[in-house]
Amino acid sequence: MSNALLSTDAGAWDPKRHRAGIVHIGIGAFHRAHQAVYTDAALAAKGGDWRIIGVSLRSTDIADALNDQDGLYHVIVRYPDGAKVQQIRSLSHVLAASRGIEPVLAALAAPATRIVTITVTEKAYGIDRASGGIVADHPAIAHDLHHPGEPSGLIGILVEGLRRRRDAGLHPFTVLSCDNLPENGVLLRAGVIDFARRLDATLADWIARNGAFPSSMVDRITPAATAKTAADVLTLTGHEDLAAVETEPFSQWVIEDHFPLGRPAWEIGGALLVGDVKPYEHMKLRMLNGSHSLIAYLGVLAGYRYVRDVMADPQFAALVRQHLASAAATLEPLPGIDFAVYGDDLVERFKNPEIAHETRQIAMDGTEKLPQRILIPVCEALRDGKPIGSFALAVAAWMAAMKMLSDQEGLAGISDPRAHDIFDAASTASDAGSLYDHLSRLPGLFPGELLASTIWQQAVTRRLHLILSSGARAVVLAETGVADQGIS
Ligand code: CS2
Repeated sequence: MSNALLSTDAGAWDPKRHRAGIVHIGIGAFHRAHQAVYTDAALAAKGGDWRIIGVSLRSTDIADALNDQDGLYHVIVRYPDGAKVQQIRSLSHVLAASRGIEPVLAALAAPATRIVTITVTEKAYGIDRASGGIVADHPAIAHDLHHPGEPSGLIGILVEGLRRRRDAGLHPFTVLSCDNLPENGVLLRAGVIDFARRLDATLADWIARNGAFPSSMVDRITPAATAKTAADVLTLTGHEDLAAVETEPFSQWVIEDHFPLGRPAWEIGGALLVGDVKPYEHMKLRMLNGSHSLIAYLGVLAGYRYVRDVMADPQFAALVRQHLASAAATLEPLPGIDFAVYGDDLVERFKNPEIAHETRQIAMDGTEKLPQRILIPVCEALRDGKPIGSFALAVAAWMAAMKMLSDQEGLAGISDPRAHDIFDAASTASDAGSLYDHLSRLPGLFPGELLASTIWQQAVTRRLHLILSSGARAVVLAETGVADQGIS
């Protein structure tokens, strides 16, 4: 692979000649390796005032690093046999919300802002998945309902930005969620309108009538950047870059094409603009993210630090293939896509030896991730008489990992918005049966249909028992039929 700096052709576009048209909330590694790259390609090819103003909700470091570099940074693309570097110039500057929310609200209310994109991770939404209503005791929601003019969380910030636009006689910006949530646009719309209604019914009606909240499916495996990321950029380009990110070659973005105020030509960078994102989103959440969670919990239990380590173990890799097939079996056909080929490609992506993706990173926030990745698809599989074994194993592995981390590291070892509940449940459970009971009864987490199913309960507890008594490898061997007896 070439190690040359792949700067977007410097002659083709001058970033300074393009104004910002997008505000992006959540300027983490994923945004910098994904949407900002598509926007860069669109700007380079088609121009337009579509540069991005980033908003960092908590950290100030990344805002400082990017602002010191005039918004420029590098993306290292790690191929199995080497790396390429790309310089990204679509980012204008970054606002650190923790230093003051006013500049953020002013950017949202600016007439030039036509799109607000979002990557804040699942737990920052504070929206109840089933009802679409806001979760009133979510910390940011609770704060923002009391201080709507000085919001601190995603929904409060969006609603205050929209209120200012309504009062100024502007159109609402289009809100584009890029988080791994099912029907993310539909969910966000419902949450924003519910929040607004609690403050001002006419505002809620105005948003309901005029607002646009397209859904999108995003995909690019992007491990957290480390000191090695910056060191490699320095070696490869000669540039010091404290905001560099590293990612895999694969990238996908499927977007519902509903942008009343226009959008960048994201298709130039390979985005797929469609009428209905849902089938793509199901495929990705269930096959990629579901397998990721399975890999993460088994990896944590087996002492494998990275996804690639789990995949280098043939039995674990066989199990992942088994889960990919079971997850694919829950999907509606998607014209033009062969799920078996998609699954084969996923296995290769997970195996990429150059991607150091920590199982502990993916294992975070299980209560936010398991529903769409595992629990809802397995309800469908149960109903249709399809295989449920690997889904049950994913849940057993989550439960066992929560127990192991509680016992070994205490509350601090559980990284989840419901860490207290998980820790209480896991640390007081003494065997597979009680661990299953305690964790599956966390309010609102498991669908009633699963709680009522003895088939499901037995499928999980049998696997959980085997993990607790004989370890993760034993359950993997049993599952893949390598041990004397498979698990049914
Ligand atoms: C991962 C995702 O951390 C996780 O939960 O499953 O971040 C995954 O890497 C991305 O969705 C890939 O597009």
